[in-house]
Amino acid sequence: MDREHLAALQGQRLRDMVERIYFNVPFYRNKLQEMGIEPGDIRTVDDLKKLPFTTKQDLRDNYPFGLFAVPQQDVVRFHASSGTTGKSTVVGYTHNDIMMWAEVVARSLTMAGITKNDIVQVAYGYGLFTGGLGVHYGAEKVGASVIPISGGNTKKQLQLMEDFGSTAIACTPSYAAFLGEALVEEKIDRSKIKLKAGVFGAEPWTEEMRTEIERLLGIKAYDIYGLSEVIGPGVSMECSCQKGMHVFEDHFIPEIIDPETCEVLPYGTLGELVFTTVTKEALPLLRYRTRDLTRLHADTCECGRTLVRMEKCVGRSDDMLIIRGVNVFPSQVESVLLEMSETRPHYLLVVDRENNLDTLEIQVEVEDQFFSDEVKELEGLRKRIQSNLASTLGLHAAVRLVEPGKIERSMGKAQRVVDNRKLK
Ligand code: DLL
Repeated sequence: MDREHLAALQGQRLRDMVERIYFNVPFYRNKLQEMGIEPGDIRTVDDLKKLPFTTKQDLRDNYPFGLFAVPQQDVVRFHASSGTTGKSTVVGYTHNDIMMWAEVVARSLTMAGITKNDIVQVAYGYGLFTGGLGVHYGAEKVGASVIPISGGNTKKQLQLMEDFGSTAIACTPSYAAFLGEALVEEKIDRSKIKLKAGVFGAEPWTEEMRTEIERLLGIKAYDIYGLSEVIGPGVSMECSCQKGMHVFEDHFIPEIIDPETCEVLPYGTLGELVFTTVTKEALPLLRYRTRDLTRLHADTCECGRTLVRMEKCVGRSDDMLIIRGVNVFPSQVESVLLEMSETRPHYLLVVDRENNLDTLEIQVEVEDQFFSDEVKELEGLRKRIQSNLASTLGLHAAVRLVEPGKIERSMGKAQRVVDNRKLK
C-alpha cells in the first residue's frame, strides 16, 4: 500500500478508535474533555498530535481493568507484564484482538521465511508473558508445526531440536546465545540440527550479538519487537534486508517524541517511541509512551514494503544509567565485549555509590581458553578490556574477570544491571 492510502486508512481507523474510547473509557473521556477535544475534532492521522499521551503509570492507576473499552464478558484473554516496581500491568484481548495479533505475528514469521513447512520451537515463556502464546498463535496461523516448549529446560530444548528437526526457534536473544553455547558443550552433532531461522526479541541486543548467535546456531537471526501494552510480539519485525523493523502501521501508529518536551520529532531523529493502537478492542491505547529509544525511517525498503522501519532500540529513556554524569547503555558494554575474542557476551554492571561518588564495576566472563592461571596474563587482558570500555563509554569502570559460566544465566530476559544506588 502506498503511504497516501495508508494515511487515509489510519485516519479512518483513528477516528473510530477515538470515538470508541470517548464513549467507553471514562479515563479517556475525562482527559479529552479537559483538553476541550470532541471525537469529531479528529479527522485525519495528522490530528494525532492534538491527543493526550498515555503512560504505564496511567495503566497502574487504573489497575486492573480501568482502561478496558469492552465489558468483561467480551474479554477472552489476559496477559500481564512484569513490573519492576509495584503491580504488574494487565492487558486484555477480545476474540478479534487475538485474531489481529495472530495476523501480525504471522506476517512477522513470514518475513523470516517461515512457512507451513516449518517446525517452530517456541521457547519464549508461556503464561502471563506475551512471548509464548503470541508467537504460538501466529505460527499456527502460518500453518507451521509448533513445539510449545516454553522457556528453560535447556537439555530438552536441544533434544527436541534434534529429534523433531526444528527449523525455526523463537526466544530471547540471550537465551539463544545460551542455547548455542550449550549445543557446543553437549557436543551435539551439528549435521543433526536443522535450524535455519531464529525470531528473537523481548530485550535489546546488538549487531555483534546477532553475529554471535548466527555463528553458534548456524541460522539467520531476526529481530522482533513488541510490548504487552500494545499487543505483545509482532508490533514490528525485520524483513530479509534487515535494515530495521517494519512497524505494522495499519494497526499501530508510531511516533517519535522528545522524552523531555514531548514534542514530535521528524523521521530519522533519535527519541522515544510512542504508539497508538487503532484497531484493538479490549485495551485501545492513545499515544502510549514506550520509553524505548529509537529512530523511524519512512523511505521504501529494498524489500518493497512501504511500512515505516524502526531501528534496533538503543535503550530506554528510563533504564539509561547515568554514572558520574555520563549516560551509559548496557548495550554499549556488550558491543565492546563481543568485539574482543577473549570475552563472552555475558556481563553484569554493578553500580554503587561510595563517598558520594558513583562507581561502576563490570563483571566480564572470559572464554575458557583465555582463562589462565597466569596472573600477569589475566591482568593484561583486564587492562585491555578496561581501556576498550573506557573509550566507548567515555567513563572509567572497574573490570572484574570471572570464570566462564559464572554469571547467572537467564531463561528469559537477561538481568544486566544491579544498581545498588537505589537501595541507599
Ligand atoms: O517483551 C513482548 C515480546 C515478546 C517482544 C517476545 C518480542 C518477542 P514486554 O514484556 O511488555 O513485552 O516488554 C516490552 O521489551 O518496551 C522493549 O523495551 C523491550 N523489547 C521488546 N522487544 C524488543 C526488541 C515483550 N526486539 C519491552 N529489541 C519493550 C529491544 C525489546 N527491546
